[in-house]
Amino acid sequence: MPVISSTQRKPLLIALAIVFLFVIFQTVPIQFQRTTSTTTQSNAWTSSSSDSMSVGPPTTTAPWQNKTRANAAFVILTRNSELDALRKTMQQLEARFNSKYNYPYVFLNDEDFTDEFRELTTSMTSAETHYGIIPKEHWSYPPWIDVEKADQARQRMAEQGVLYGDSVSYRHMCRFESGFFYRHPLMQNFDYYWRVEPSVEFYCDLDYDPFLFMQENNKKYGWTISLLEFESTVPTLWETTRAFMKEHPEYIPNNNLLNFISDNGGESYNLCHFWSNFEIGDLNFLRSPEYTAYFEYLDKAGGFFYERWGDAPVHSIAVGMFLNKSEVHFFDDIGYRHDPFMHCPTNQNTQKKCHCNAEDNFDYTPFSCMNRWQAA
Ligand SMILES: Nc1nc2c(ncn2[C@@H]2O[C@H](COP(=O)(O)OP(=O)(O)OP(=O)(O)O)[C@@H](O)[C@H]2O)c(=O)[nH]1
Ligand SMILES: *[C@@H]1O[C@H](CO)[C@@H](O)[C@H](O)[C@H]1NC(C)=O
Ligand SMILES: *[C@@H]1O[C@H](CO)[C@@H](O)[C@H](O)[C@H]1NC(C)=O
Ligand SMILES: [Mg+2]
Repeated sequence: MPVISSTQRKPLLIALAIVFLFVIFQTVPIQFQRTTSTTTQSNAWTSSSSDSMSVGPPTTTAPWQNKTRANAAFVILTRNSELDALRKTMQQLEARFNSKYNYPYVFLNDEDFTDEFRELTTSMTSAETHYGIIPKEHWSYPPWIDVEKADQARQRMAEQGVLYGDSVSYRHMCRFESGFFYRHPLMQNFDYYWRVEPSVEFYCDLDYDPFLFMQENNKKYGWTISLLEFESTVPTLWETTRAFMKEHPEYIPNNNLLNFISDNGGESYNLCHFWSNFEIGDLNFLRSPEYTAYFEYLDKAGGFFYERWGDAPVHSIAVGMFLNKSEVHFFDDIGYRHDPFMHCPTNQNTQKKCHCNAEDNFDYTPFSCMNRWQAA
């Protein structure tokens, strides 16, 4: 019997370990590949066989393979300088949803889009892309605005340190998003929109069509994040809204959502709003007589320029006045970030399709209006 000395044992053990590792590396990836491919196949089988009892090869029936689409588009107001941030956003939106559904994009700008912008956004998608310029009247002072008074108001707000308090372009942007984007010629033929901004992120696979969901369930407005507005930007928005409601009781249904935006039966505004950098909505709601009347009333009052009324509180108050809760949808399954806040689904099953950390979900933090929504 050969004797193995202790100095000989070490190399032998190392050799054995190498052989063992080699065997593991050879088999594990193969096993892994096998499991994944069988899973995909069995999914295809089960989903098709549950639909029909037909014999023959299985046909895959992923939801997006149904070619029915809503009459809808993404709408992106942006500047040429935001190209890189936007491309990053489009990459996620395409990967998570639109490479399967192929909804068109409408890009809008107060200036002409550059050739570079057009080429490098078109190249991000196989869907149609449309580029529009905003008519001057939709991005300038209307004739009834006292420009000097607006200048003074901005200066005052800048001194008070109000976010974007000194910015004219920000005010044009808010007014445009409040009252004009849905009237742009490139939007005329669509019924639903999904608003997107440069730099926002999409964290979850969306394996169904949210536009068709809206259409089939009679939803007019969809959102993912709701929060409190800075009061200094909207000091007279609520009294203006109350005056509007008094003049137009015919537009205000009984079972509306005013409880989401007021804690005292409409006496005052609680500053809650849906964060409008993300919206999936019904364009015909925004084109309705009641929304049109409301926007024109606000526009005449001048608060887009004398204060800094945001399109988010304007849209949200309109939703609160004109719609009931069943016409508004919280898209819990759309993981979404616009700095500094994120909505991340906390349901473990939904999480499997996402890449966000549910511990950083905004919904139940003090600045959020989720509790108000659930109670409304
Ligand atoms: N073409 C154009 N787009 C603008 C202008 N100002 C803002 N936007 C767009 O309008 C949207 C909202 O503007 P943001 O600057 O993101 O405003 P915000 O989301 O309130 O603030 P941030 O925290 O800075 O994102 C974005 O899609 C911008 O690209 C502008 O002067 N011209
Ligand atoms: C495709 O989707 C539409 C809209 O949801 C539905 O009405 C239709 O029945 C679907 N078609 C098939 C073949 O499933
Ligand atoms: C909400 O409004 C819609 C449209 O007016 C109506 O069909 C629906 O019945 C209303 N739902 C509730 C719960 O009031
Ligand atoms: Mg933004």
